[in-house]
Amino acid sequence: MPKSIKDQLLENSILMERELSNCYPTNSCAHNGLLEAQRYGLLGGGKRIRSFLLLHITKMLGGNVDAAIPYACAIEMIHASSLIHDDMPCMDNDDMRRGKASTHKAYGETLALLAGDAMLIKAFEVAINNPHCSSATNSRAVKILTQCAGDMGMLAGQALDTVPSTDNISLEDLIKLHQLKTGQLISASAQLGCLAAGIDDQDEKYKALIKYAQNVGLAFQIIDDILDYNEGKRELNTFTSFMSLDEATRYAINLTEMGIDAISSIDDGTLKSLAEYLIKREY
Ligand code: GRG
Repeated sequence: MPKSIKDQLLENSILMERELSNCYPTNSCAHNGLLEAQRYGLLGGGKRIRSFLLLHITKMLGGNVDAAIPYACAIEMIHASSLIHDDMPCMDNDDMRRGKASTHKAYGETLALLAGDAMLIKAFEVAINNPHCSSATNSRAVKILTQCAGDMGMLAGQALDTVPSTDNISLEDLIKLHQLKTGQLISASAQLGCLAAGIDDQDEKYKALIKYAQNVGLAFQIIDDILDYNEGKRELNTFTSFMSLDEATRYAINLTEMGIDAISSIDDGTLKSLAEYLIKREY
């Protein structure tokens, strides 16, 4: 019987926990507190869906998973560094993350800020030093990461998200914001999965996988807003402030279907199950 998507995600979490921990051996940092704060923010939690998507795509396209692992580590490190910063008092001011105290609550604001910075830099170091790919491929990987995470991608989305919560933005702007803030890193995961398998950006499969990642990424954010709403959060500039819960759910389902459609000729069923699992998730 094929493994359920839940079991596959669990297996990926175990693999990634080991690989990410190996990026931070003892004595790998000239400051013990900075090492501890980075390990705290990175390890022991998270669904690891970005790395799962990346590694699965490499395997699905016939590539060697070892070549994709450093890129998967880089993506999870960029994601975790953004969560550390996002939880800080100057941004969302969240005390809890992944079921435990957020990094700034556990280590203080200064170390949390530095831990996020250090982890972001280490992510690029891990990608550029991928021993299984050529230096040309590694530079291409870094270019994808800079475009998707930097001021043309996730960081621009986060900057758009700092509009005062009293200002209403249009639905169109909200979609743009989330395509940048959440969608771009998910798209980078798909692109790096292709790259590790030797598939270039002119290939139809590459284009289809980006389309899948963009649609599923936006659906993922809509569900995030619905989950927050159900926890009692009532914020402006969320999908639930623009539409009813039913409408938002239907919108997420439509996007998911479009994403699944885009990759139907190359999918072995896993990407479909992943997209369906993500819109049904409860956390
Ligand atoms: C330091 C790179 C860097 C960035 C700073 C704060 C910031 C700029 C960007 C924040 C971007 C952000 C918080 C996007 C939210 C994305 C999102 C939906 C997060 C939740 O993702 P999950 O559910 O989390 O995959 P887990 O815990 O499962 O990994």
